[in-house]
Amino acid sequence: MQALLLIDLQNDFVPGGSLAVPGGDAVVALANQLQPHFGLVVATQDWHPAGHGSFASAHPGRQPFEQGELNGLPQTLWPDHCVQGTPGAEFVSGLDQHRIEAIFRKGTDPGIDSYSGFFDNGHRKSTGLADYLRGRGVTAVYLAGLAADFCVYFSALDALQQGFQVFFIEDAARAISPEGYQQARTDLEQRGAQFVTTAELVA
Ligand code: VGL
Ligand code: ZN
Repeated sequence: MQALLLIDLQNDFVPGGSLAVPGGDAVVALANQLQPHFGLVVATQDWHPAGHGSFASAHPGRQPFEQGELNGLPQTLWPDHCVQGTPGAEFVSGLDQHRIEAIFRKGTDPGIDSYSGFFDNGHRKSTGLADYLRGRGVTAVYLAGLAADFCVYFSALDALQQGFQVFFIEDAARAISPEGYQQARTDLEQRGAQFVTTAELVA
């Protein structure tokens, strides 16, 4: 069983949003094309309480994109984004949602960030995604979404560590930083992830 994991396709991560990923809106049409080719489609949603500790606004005197610390872990300080119940946290309106069987929300604990859809950044708490996938007989996961160098990357790392075969749909993910993405790509390739394109999968 092969699952498509749609990572954080939310308004705040596309142009016009508070943490816009360049070209992020272009991923939506690809995500829609891909969905019918999978036996299972699952989505993740970045879902922070107001005042979350990853927000620069929660650190007096600090600016977005500076490096800081959160409860002993290094933390990039982000603009406020994906606050629970706000329009920025909603899925992009063009995303076809009817095939999405489950949505895993993350980043809800104000004291720790959670890039991966599987675990928080300290690997302390699981979202239950790995067990859910195993329960559905999934052996391979295909990742698409935002941002390629953060939440898609860390979800791919955890998926590998959890024993899934990992396919990164390269054109269906966009990065915050090109340099960050190159590092992430090299790392994932060394760990056994495969890079594929939407065209190969829908052919
Ligand atoms: C993300 C930064 C902060 C992401 C989420 O979805 O890649 N990046 N929160
Ligand atoms: Zn976030």
